[in-house]
Amino acid sequence: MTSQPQPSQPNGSIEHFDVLIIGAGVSGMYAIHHFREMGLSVRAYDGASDVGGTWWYNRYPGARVDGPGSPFYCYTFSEELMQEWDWEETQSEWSAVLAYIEHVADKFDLRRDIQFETWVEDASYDEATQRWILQTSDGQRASARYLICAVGALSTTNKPDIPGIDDFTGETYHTGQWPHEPVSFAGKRVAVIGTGSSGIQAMPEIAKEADHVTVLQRTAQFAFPAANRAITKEEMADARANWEATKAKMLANPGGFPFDVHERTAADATPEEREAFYEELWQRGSFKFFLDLYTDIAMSEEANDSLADFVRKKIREIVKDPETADKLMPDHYVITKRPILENGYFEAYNRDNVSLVDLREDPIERFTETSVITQSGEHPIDVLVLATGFDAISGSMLRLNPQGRGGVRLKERWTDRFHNYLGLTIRGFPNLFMIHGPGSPGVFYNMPLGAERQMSWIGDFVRHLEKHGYAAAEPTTDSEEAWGNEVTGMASFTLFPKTDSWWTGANVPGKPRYFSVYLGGSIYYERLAGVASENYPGFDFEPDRQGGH
Ligand code: NA7
Repeated sequence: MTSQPQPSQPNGSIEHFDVLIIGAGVSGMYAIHHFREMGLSVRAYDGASDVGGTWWYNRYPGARVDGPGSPFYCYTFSEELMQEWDWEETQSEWSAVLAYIEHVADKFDLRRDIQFETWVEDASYDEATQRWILQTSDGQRASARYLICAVGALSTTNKPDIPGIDDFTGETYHTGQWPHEPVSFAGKRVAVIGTGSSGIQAMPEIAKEADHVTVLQRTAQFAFPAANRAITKEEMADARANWEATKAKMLANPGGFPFDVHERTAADATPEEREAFYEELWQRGSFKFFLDLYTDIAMSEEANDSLADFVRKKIREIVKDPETADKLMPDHYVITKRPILENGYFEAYNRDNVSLVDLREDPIERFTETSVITQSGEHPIDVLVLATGFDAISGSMLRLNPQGRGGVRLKERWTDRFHNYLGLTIRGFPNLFMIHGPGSPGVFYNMPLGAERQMSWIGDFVRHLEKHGYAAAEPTTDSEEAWGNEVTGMASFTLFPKTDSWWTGANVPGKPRYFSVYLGGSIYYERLAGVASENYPGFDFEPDRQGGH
């Protein structure tokens, strides 16, 4: 490594670093650690007042890890960390995840290189010095050769543009920007817009306290039993004792979790066998439902229908009022929107204080100061909960809107597609790296592990540049195009692109509509390793014109 650590050195009004990192969530935190270990100087910025990113913001009632969960939704880089941290539940509540993240920040002394409550207002590439220059909300500037955008795949909230919504004078909360002060729903009439994972987690909790909850549903959803439970001492001990083997399994698994992969298909099963199998999975619940499912569910319409019918039948069994159950019947391909785990969501409709409005037949006309008016009439409310999700995957990069070569902004490049190579780099934006961006497995993979693996590749790439005296690298147009085709090509074998979802950008008006996630996580990491072992084909390299950093 030619570069030496440079403590932050004020030089006029600009500080110089080797690496600037935007975001101090799970990915940005690991980026700090990884680059420090490489001997590089780093500075990270985050608009929040502490670490955690998405977990810092999403503290709404009922917010939990709903992936395969604890103890494997965690960093893997430190065995000591694994050995010392106790997880209590399989689907940890947001506060437990945040406690872990804070522990990591303490243990590795990460906060000393993070400037909190600071927004990066501009990120521009300076071609003359071959460096990135950031301008921050506190009026400071910083420069670095490398820029890591750990801006989050689920962090730019999506607020619906409904007439009069800003006139509403009651309390309004977005699940993705939940206040840090306790919110009381006692004695209040609450409207919840949104029935994705957040709305489905939050509604039953709110209903326990509120006077009345009106759910305003645009799309009925398939949701599956969360089956959250305590992790036993034996399970924790087992995970620790077999950590190396467990980690190897995580690396090999397509989703980054330590489970065996199987090859069973619905096509090979009789209707009776399918029914019995779905029932078994339903009774067991948890994200394992999807991991153990038939492998053709997301590929074959017939296989998909068999599961969809099963779940619709379950919803009808749980929800007592047939009219409400009718409104709750999803009509898209099951699991082609992000699978949802529920803790009493469907049961909550059996409560007297919960009602459902199907916005497809009874759309919202407008808000007033005190109510929401749908076609069928007025619903007076005290609190509005927006569980309306995110401008996901690409939204936070576009919000940052960095300026690359020739003064070109990302918004100018990403008009029709989110052009990138390897889900990490963008032509015209040298030495800028995205974590969990479009073109990567991101939200289809164990996200802490994915961040570690992407960072590991970036670290090796940086070593390659330094070793060869290159100051900058960016992908070629051809490699971006080929990568885009690879991403959409993989998705085209599935039913995912056929459904409106945040995976396809359909939830945000005007967004390019295509499936931008790289399916098959472990194949992605094999692809990255292949590019590294071939000395990074697909990039243009630029020599160092400055003679060092
Ligand atoms: P999601 O999954 O994007 O859900 C947002 C919900 O809000 C969904 O039901 C949307 O309906 C609904 N929505 C969005 N805009 C509107 C408007 N304008 N009117 C009515 N309803 C609307 O976000 P979540 O926060 O629940 O979950 C995000 C991810 O976080 C989750 O998948 C996990 O990975 C963790 P739609 O289905 O678009 O018709």
